[in-house]
Amino acid sequence: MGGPPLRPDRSTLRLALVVGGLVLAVLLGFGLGRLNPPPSTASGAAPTAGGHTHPPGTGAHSHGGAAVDQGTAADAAGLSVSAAGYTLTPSAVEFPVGRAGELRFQIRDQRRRAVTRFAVVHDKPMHLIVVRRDLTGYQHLHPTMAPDGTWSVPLTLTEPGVWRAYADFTAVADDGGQTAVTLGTDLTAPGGYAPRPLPAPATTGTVDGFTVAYEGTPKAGEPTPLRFRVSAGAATAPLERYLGAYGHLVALREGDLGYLHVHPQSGQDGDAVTFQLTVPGPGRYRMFLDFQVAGVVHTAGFTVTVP
Ligand SMILES: [Cu+2]
Repeated sequence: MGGPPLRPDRSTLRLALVVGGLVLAVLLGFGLGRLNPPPSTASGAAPTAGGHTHPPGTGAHSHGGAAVDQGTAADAAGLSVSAAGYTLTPSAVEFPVGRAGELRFQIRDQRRRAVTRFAVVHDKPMHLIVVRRDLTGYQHLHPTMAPDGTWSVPLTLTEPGVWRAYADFTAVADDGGQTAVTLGTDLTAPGGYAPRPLPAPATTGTVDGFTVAYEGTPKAGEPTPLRFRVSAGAATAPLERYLGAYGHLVALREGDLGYLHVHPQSGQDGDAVTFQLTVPGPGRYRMFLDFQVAGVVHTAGFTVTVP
């Protein structure tokens, strides 16, 4: 028997090994890539621990000393149930109109675990804003958390329609890293929805017998100081500290209900309270100022048009 033994020749074997190795490398690379997504570094942006990017000059900033990863300050937030690896999961979103109910939700991380560690920002670990989609019925609530990470808060949707709920929080990861996120979800109050038009733009408003006026003209794309003053009759109303400042401002964009970044200026500014507002682009916005006088919180609303 003179024939050679039946076995692949060396070059076929080498080719098989090379192809097999390539396939393995691609599979491994794909798997690792999914576990550890490479940071995007488009347009010179600096990668951050949270896996998203900040344009130069708008990097992560701090609340109370710890580094906090935040979205670009010029972007609106609250447009998604998931962002920066966190997901808002309400247990129910339908509420009978005008009936006292309870909103319950969790914040889940990338591994679908309920988050239980939150940083206290503006005196609270969780701020919940609820407003109907026509920007009426504004509520600013502070849910409480059960040990398993389930947040709950009494909630009444006062009129029929679709409402938007924003969970504004700073999550603390296992490694101690902090991520400031605002997630949003729709809630529904079934019934006939009769949307109301936005009130006309004004820099003065009245609420509960107080007159609230502000100075400052928001411009698209740059932080603008807005200075609010509250008066009762002829006298200035003495503002009290509320949520760690002399007032709390939320601004929402008409059209998509984007939630804007607002930062209170620390300290009291005479009898006024000042915020830095960054408006992402032209449009109409509704601002809500919560302020406290004599132990009671009041909310003034303002429509502002940004050209
Ligand atoms: Cu709050």
